[in-house]
Amino acid sequence: MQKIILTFIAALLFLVSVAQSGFKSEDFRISGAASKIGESCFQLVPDEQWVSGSIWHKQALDFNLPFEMELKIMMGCNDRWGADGIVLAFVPYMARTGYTGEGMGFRGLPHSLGIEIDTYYNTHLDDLESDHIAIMANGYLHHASSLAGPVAIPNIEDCRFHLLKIIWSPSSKQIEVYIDGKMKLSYKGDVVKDIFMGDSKIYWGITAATGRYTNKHEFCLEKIENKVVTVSEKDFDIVTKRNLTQGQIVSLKGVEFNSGSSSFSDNSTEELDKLYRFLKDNPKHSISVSGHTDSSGNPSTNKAISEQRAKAVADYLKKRGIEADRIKYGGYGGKYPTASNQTEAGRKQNRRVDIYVYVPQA
Ligand SMILES: [Ca+2]
Ligand SMILES: [Ca+2]
Repeated sequence: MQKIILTFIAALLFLVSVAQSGFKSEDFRISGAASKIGESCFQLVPDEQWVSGSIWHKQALDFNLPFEMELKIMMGCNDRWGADGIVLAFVPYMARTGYTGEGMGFRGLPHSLGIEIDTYYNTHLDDLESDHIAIMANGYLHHASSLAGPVAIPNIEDCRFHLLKIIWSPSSKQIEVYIDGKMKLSYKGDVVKDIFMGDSKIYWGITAATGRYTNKHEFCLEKIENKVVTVSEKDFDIVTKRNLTQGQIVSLKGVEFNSGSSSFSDNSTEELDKLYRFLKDNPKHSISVSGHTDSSGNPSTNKAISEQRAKAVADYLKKRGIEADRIKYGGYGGKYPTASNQTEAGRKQNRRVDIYVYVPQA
């Protein structure tokens, strides 16, 4: 019977993730000494003294949603005298390039989160002697104010591309940094509130600079995925979680109604609170709530009761603060049972609310 409802809602588009591929150079803003070397590949700085350059992606990331990005980076061929490094920067404004030299184009960018890959040893910044990475904030480069690191990495100025991968999770508020498949650093903190001044729409770019010493720095963007579904670890069982993220109908198991009544039992609120948290964590999603009854009683009364059941759920969510325009509800009476109406257990299962989660089309 769920099949019928599935067909009914099949027209609604459900996006599990928005994956970007086939990047175009127009998607990026090139500034300073940077130049294009492919559709998603750029030289940030040439092997020259005292230059800085940056590449900014024009589409903002939403820090309220999880994301994963992968870049190939090339830090040049001069290990001994190579300088200065790059910073993958996140800022709540379309940015510019910061200062040259040890600033790596990052110094001077306020309200910023930066992942630095530093190849030059500046003693007064408490740099490590070897190539190193760190998570920095607000355009400051002294490691006394690092959010994480510095940690040493093997020489990265080896004329090769290396894979830099970043994973952000808004539910755990954790950012993880991987180089060539190994996690090197992580930082946990409310970056939206503490660094981006409450703004979750964040632009990202890569800045680089040289100083007295030089190296060419290049990168290619491989992947960005700003996922639109997030289900907290503690909320919902594994099947419900999978169904929610795959756009399937979910029967709210813990939400129970008495026969002939639209009021749910007190222990139903636990399940409804999970749904509330899901909607709060996934602000782009809307839900459709359908109410159902068992087959006992008058069909037209049942239809009214089922609609009241769906409304009771919608009202509860609205009362908790979910916007009214994100919730649709309706009732189907006993028309779509999921179990036999011959037994009390079956009838209890049929008295239910089903929810369907979707992303409204713009
Ligand atoms: Ca080196
Ligand atoms: Ca340095």
